[in-house]
Amino acid sequence: MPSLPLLVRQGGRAAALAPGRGRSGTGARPAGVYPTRSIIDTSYSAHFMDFKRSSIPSSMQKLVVTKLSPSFREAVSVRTVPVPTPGDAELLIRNRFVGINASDINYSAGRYDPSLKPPFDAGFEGVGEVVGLGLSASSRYTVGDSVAYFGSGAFAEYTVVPAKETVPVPSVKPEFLTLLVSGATAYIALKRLGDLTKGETVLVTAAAGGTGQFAVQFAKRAGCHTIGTCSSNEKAGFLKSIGCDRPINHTAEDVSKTLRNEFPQGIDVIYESVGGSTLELAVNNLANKGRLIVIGFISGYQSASGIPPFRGATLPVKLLQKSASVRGFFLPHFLGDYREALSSMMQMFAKGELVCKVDCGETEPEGRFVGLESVFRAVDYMYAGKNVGKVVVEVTPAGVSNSKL
Ligand code: X1H
Repeated sequence: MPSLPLLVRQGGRAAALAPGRGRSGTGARPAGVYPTRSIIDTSYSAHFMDFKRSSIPSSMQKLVVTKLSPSFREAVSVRTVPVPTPGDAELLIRNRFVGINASDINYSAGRYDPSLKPPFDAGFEGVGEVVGLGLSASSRYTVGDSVAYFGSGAFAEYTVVPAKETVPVPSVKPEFLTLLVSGATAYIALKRLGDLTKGETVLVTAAAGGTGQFAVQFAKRAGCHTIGTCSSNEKAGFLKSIGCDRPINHTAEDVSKTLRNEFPQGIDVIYESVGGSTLELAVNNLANKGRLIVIGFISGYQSASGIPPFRGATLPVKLLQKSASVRGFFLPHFLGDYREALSSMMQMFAKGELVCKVDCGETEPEGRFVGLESVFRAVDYMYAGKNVGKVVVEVTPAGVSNSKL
């Protein structure tokens, strides 16, 4: 790929910024036929200086939803497009790591926003380096900064993101990426909807997954007795290592029986992301005044409706009998809690008090998830229930554009 210096100072004179292409521009052109372009400094500010000699290519790859389908491979194509230009309040981020979420296929199926018509960009979260930025964004950032973000269009080599939707991070580590959606979901959902009291019991389903691992740790920190379901002994071992008091491998143990035997009073708080029969089991094992938090229902996402079968006719009776409640949690509705959640989790991580387990598919026969194309494999891997921790794809290797010369 041809590359060019990020910044071209035009004789030290201020020049107009090239018009922002934003995050659209999905029209494909064959690779290698782009005119070389420069991001032009609009000010005399050093913020635009490419002091680390970083360079960006003129074209890049990204994943685009071209057809609505819950099958990620059917819905999504790889496109070669020009690297977008950041607008005034935006950053151009070179994505180093991107996170896989169960809802990537809800998004590709058009469930998030039914008015959104393909083509549109895929991917919810990334961490990388600032390689370009607009003038007002330069009050907070400069080229070379490490940054994480939660927003659309992350499955790309470069993404333009409004600076206000980003979080500065101390370095480009995949661990920071685990906090953006998965960690924040567990933190905010348990804080706002869990109403946890010391000594209560908390059940986390899919506990060794991307968000489950955090729910276990935050419930433990709140002084609760933690129970986690998972699908292998390896995952049960991981759960033990992060403080889960009672891991249950559901492939080896009957979860309902274990809960009834060991927790006859029922469970106070359930963090539930599987849906279907797992949700039924959860409802049936709630304690009096129990709170069940619906984080998602992954067991249904691959189907046409996206909703797993659920025998719900008796739900009102069961809730009434136990004065129990079921509450849904959707992260974008809780953005007022987001910054505090992130800074608190980052402090815990820095102090070594929070395990952020990352799974890049190291044990896969085809190898680690490296390069944008491996997003497809990574989605399949998660839906096969193979991951321990957060599934992360390394989009670009370290130090290509920001080599410390
Ligand atoms: C505006 O509120 C929403 C909420 C959820 C808009 C879209 C959704 C959505 O697509 C999701 C979703 C999002 C996040 C998450 O962690 C889980 C889920 S499940 C889901 C969905 C699945 C199938 C449907 O038929 C509809 C929504």
